Amino acid sequence: PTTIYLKDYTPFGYVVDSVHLTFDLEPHSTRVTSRIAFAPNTETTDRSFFLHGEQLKLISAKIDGIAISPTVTEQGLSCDVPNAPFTWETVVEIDPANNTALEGLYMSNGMYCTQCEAEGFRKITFYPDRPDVMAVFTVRINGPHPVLLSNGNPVDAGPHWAEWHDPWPKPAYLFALVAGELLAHSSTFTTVSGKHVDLNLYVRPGDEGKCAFGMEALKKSMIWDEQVYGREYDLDVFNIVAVDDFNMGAMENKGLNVFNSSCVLASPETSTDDNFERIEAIIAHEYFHNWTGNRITCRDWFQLCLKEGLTVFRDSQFTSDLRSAPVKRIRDVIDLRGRQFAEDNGPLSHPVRPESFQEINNFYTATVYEKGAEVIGMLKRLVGDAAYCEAVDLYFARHDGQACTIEDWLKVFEDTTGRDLTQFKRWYSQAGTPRVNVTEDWTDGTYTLTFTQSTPATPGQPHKDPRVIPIAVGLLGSNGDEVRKTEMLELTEASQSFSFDGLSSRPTPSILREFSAPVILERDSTNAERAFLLAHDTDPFNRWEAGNALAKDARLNMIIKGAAPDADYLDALQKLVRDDDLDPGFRALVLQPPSASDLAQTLFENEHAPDPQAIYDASETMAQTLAQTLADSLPRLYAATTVEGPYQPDAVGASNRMLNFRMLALLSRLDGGDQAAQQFASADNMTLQYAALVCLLSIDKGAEQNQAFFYQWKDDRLVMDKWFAAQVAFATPEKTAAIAATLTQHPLFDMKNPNRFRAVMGALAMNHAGFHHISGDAYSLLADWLIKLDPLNPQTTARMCSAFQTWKRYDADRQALIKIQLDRIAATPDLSRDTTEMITRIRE
Ligand code: HT7
Ligand code: ZN
Repeated sequence: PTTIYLKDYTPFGYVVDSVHLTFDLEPHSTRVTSRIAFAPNTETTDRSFFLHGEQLKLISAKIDGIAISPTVTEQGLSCDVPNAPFTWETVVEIDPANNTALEGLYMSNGMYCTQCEAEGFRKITFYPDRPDVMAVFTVRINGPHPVLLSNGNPVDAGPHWAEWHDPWPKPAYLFALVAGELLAHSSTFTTVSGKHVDLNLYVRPGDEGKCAFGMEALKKSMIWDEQVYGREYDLDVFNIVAVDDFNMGAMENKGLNVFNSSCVLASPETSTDDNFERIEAIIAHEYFHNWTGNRITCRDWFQLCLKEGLTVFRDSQFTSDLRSAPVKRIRDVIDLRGRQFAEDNGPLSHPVRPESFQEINNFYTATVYEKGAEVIGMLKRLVGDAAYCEAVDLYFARHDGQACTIEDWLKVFEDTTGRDLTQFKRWYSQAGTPRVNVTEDWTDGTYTLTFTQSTPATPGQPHKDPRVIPIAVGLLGSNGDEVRKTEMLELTEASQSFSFDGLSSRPTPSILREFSAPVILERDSTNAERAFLLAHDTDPFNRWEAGNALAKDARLNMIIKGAAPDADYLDALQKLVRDDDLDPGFRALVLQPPSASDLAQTLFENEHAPDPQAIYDASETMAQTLAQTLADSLPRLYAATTVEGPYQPDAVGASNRMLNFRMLALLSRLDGGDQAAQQFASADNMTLQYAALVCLLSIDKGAEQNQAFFYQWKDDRLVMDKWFAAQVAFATPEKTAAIAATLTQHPLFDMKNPNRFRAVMGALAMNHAGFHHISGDAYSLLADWLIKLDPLNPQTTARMCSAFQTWKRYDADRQALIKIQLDRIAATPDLSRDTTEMITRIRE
């Protein structure tokens, strides 16, 4: 496979003035006619003419109306063209009904839809399929379907055709087409300058009752982007379509967002609080891309974090503003540590802006997205809120309509603040999670913190230079009062000290408040100090962090030393949980046990090969002891957090239900699941019903409820995904692989549907002790299914290979078992480029 390098970027030799596309839709033989106005690009002298094109049957090609015979390969087409503006015309034929890869034009439940990011447009017609070629598109769709959609504004339509025009120049990856028997849930929005916009959410018949929440989320996003970023919508219509077969969450095509139905459809009966929050965030994310991604796009795919990191950052701000900011931050950090830190500290580690790739689809990663967002957060912390706004305004003003780079992004900050961001830029080029070690000194009323930073070697990057790390620090006095408010320290050297004078007694530091940088903080701390911070820290993130450190420490001592559950930790938790002045959602997060994978990573970093079964046993013992410790409070707190009245997916209700769920999980360990069974029977919403089922499955009960759940929901695809996933995710370690294997034989298991495949195989990989069971059954089961899926859907297969990325953490026996599966996948004939690249990197 060919490797592509950032350093080799060159502009395309031609600009595209306009694109006219006509689609004659047929399931197995759709004809695509293109008329493209090319002109030589004056910014380059390279005049070679190559158009991408894959899996296309070329019917005819013309230049300025004259038939030609270009050279066609598996990758595309080349030919001689005039050294002057010319019109290019082709007719090609494609087979959407047999497109199981879900890239390009494909069919899902009888409806046509497209997915062109990153390089899917080349499966629709011959085109310079690269993000720096931006053009104005006009599209005509001929087909018998009542709904025929494309980007931009509707121009005209007849009984079996529709024409669309998108006035905003865009790269081909933002092209979209949808056709089918769909129903619209419609509304309108008036922009800040008084422009009227029609809003439509298109769904399959039967799903119309699940649209209202998504529509409201869209309107909230539109208002928020006007108010916070001054960004107004720029077309007459904004359409969203829900599709069942989709490789990722959603896609920000200009004026026609296409969504995985799981990321847009919601109702109280079928969706949990977490689903509602996620849907709201994804709708916002795709909408925000209209400016950060569409109006200003990426010059090449190495710049992916330019749009994704910034847009994730923006959607996090949105959720923080609409819901609880501390809860959002804590959840984001849990997610970052769980997914991005695992990636950054293993064989798939790569910079936020990678410098090479074989298959770009493999770089839609937690590093590009979530670490990319963290980098923006750090930039904002370093320059301050006002300067951040000024720089971003300049970015929009200077680069509207352009395909940009990270250099362009950083330059607006340099120009508005006068700062030199050369060192900061290392966050984009250096892979790996920095370790920041802290020591302290207290001499003559001066308190000094000394920070030392280092980043372990990552693939291809043996040496790392110091980065700029913003470290938010506050100091607490012995009574818990804040004696120094939060100060942003800028660590720029490998080792650097910061002093605080005028203190009457030695303070307790609260370091890396709000998780001000994506680093691993190493500091010798005592459990007494952690308990003190858990009780008093004024920074909610660090308050939770102190509890999390206690929670991890207690479990690690059980695993490594065979210790009993720590009494001080249990005592601190008890106090916190009973404190009704605290947000229930926050208390729920303090009670949330550290993930098994997080414990495994910490054990590995401390030179202990993690034993997944021992981690599981310790977590079970701790949960049982915690339930006994809190026994007196559980019924009261369970009752107090039971939300009365009809279900509303609001933040306050969701926060109460988070704690309610924790209480039920603990109660189930004391009453054998009686309360959970009652809740299951009486629940009138999915949050409560699913919570009850999870509590029962987690204590190896609930067979009856599991069956009832199936019969109640077997006709609802999205709820069935939950049913498949829950049985695997919450199975006991020895049963996990067998349950997953049985479910793959279920009549409703459909490997071609990525949601269903992920429900089973994703849950298998997430069940830490089950996946790593020493039998190796789960490893071989996952490998079997990856091998089966690869020829049908390489993108989803390749993504799921990352389940094996942490294999070197484990003992020799498990490593050997996993290696057998990696070798087996690698040896599969005709393995896709996507999966080959992932397995090769993981094996190295
Ligand atoms: N920009 C999109 C990323 C994407 C994608 C979406 C769906 C299917 C395949 C895809 N490949 C890349 C989604 C986003 O980040 O907003
Ligand atoms: Zn995105």
